[in-house]
Amino acid sequence: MTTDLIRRRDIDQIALLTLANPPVNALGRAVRQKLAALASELEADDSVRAVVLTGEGRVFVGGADIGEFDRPPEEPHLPDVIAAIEAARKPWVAALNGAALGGGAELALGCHYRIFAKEARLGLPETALGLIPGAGGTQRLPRRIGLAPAIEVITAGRTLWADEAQDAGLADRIAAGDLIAEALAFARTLDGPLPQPAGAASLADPGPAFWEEARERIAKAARGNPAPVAALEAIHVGVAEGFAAGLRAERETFLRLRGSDEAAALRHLFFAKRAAVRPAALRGIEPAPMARIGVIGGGTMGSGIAAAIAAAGLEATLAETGPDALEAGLTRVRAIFEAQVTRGLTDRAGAADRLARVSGTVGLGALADCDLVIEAVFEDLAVKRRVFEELTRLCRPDAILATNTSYLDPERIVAGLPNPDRFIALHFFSPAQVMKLLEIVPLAATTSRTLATGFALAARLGKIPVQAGNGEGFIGNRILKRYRAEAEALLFAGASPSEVDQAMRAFGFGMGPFEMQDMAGLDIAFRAREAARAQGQDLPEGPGDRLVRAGRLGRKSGGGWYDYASESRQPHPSAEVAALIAPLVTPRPRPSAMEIAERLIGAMAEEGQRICDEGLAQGPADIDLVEVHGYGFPRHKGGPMFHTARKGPTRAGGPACPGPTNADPRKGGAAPT
Ligand code: 3H9
Repeated sequence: MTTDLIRRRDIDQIALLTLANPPVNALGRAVRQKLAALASELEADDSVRAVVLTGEGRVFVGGADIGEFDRPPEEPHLPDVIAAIEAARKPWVAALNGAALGGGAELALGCHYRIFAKEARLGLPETALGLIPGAGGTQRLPRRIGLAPAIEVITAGRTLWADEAQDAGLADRIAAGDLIAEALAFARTLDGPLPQPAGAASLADPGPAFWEEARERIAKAARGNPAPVAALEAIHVGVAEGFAAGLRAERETFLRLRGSDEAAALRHLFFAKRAAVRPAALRGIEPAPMARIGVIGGGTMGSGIAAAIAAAGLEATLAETGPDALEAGLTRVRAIFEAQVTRGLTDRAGAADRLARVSGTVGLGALADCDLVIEAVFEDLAVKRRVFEELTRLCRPDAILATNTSYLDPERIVAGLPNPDRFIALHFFSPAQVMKLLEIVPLAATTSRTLATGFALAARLGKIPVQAGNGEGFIGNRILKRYRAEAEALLFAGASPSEVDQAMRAFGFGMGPFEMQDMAGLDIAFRAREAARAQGQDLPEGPGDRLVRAGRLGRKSGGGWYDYASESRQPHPSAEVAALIAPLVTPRPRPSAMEIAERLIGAMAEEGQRICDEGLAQGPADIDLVEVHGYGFPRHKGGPMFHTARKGPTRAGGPACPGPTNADPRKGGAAPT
């Protein structure tokens, strides 16, 4: 019998079931229905001795269909389908052709045997979606691989590769060659009693101290996402009260979290990210090659970009103005790779490979045969223009030339230069080897090929690309400017810097706006404001300006919005700052922590909506991606647009943006970053 979503082929009394629900064989309702029907059909079919279950394509099963989670659960429920398979009298062999994730992993765990292809893996990433495994994963995995390893896999969303799964006792074998042929051959050998189901095993309770320590550690790492601790609790119930009670607790928690704000936020980001990576407008457009990439400027940004390129397996040539500056840049690159070894992100050999892919050069001559050059020099229009003038003379006319400017107008950097179709702004975030966001800004003459190259680079580097129109501060820095202005306005309403910072930490940010400015230094934004004033912009003198004029540049000068004891990062409220703000305060009821957070997030969302209305972003979801991946907005809150739309009627949840445009070039001049 053949079905649309699951194909059945009988070979020598073995039924081979192939899940065929592209793109990832997700277990949507129709698939569950077919699987449930097949399970009972096969059980009754005397011509079948065993079942092999596999997936079509590169993925075994990517999990439950996440798109269904905005609707009430529909029968047949996955736990019941899996229970029917586990209870079958005939052996079911899961042949994992690729990733078995979430419900896919739970389905494999419900089968009596598992054979992994070499490249297959198994994981329970539900907590990253604000959920816990909802089809037995919290109960079957600990009984198969042990309590402590299962807690790690489930709460940290770690996947087990085929060899790890075998070591852990989860893979009955790893296919040496043809997975299906080997799975069928294995199934043919099965004629003894079936292995005990996972539920037959009980787990020893390691005691209260174990659970307490685990809860504390997991809550800390979860940074406000309630799912990992909830998963631990479901595991705990299963250990303390048995398999059936554990399954009930798991299901109840799964259903509760499925409807939570956090899960909705994380789902929103899941789909937003996937939409951003593959813009419909670029479908079918071939990007330029990027075998050789030049990076100009070996400062923090340039060295970080070169390191990101090399870590992705591409060649980077780092160009500086002189031997000393070049050596300093390469030293920064080396330090980045060393830090990656220390943090376990690569090993010594991997770091050496990465380093070997970064070469250095003095001057721009060696960049002549690059396919793509990214300029990351000092944020000065004249300096950047000189670089681009030289690049256009040196490089092939089809080489892509990108500026990493944060706040200069890229059109002014390249104005009048030949072959303008290949210019683009690629705005990395610091540290570029870590930060996931890449703002991609096409200019008026940028072609689709050049734009597609920006997206292809992002994909290669594992970055999240967001297309922005060419407006002041692009998306992120424009919202940051508004956020900071609103934070200062809260001071005038009587809140102290530490009250504002604490409110934002409580909301989920790693740092509040004033601590963040102290860390980054107040002088950069100050200089940008001064430059804007010099060009005639009417920017009133704010408390931030006064602090800089008083020599308070942030942590590096021993004081900014806070005081710092020498060598210490610990901020202390500053009497000097309080005195400076006091005359500016208009007496009114002081805002509560909740009001502070809602006002700041509301300001971000309002600015985001304006950016959308001006056609400078693809849509609200892209604003959210920028804030989450570039500015530390808590993931489980979904971004300012999502959060504000979910909290109540607002324009932020209103109509989608018309899409980016280049028709609104800035008037010129600099803005604070
Ligand atoms: C769960 O299972 C709950 C259970 O415990 C309990 C149930 C009771 N659903 O990532 P890609 C789409 S929760 C719906 O670019 P790749 C994705 O949106 C789930 N759609 O491919 C994209 O669509 P489009 C736990 C899904 O090859 C397309 O597939 N599972 C799902 O780079 C391609 O995606 C997870 O969290 C889904 N589950 O990577 C795993 N997954 O083309 C989530 C993907 O329209 N998925 N899509 O933009 C992944 O990690 C990756 O997609 C995967 C493939 C590794 C599978």
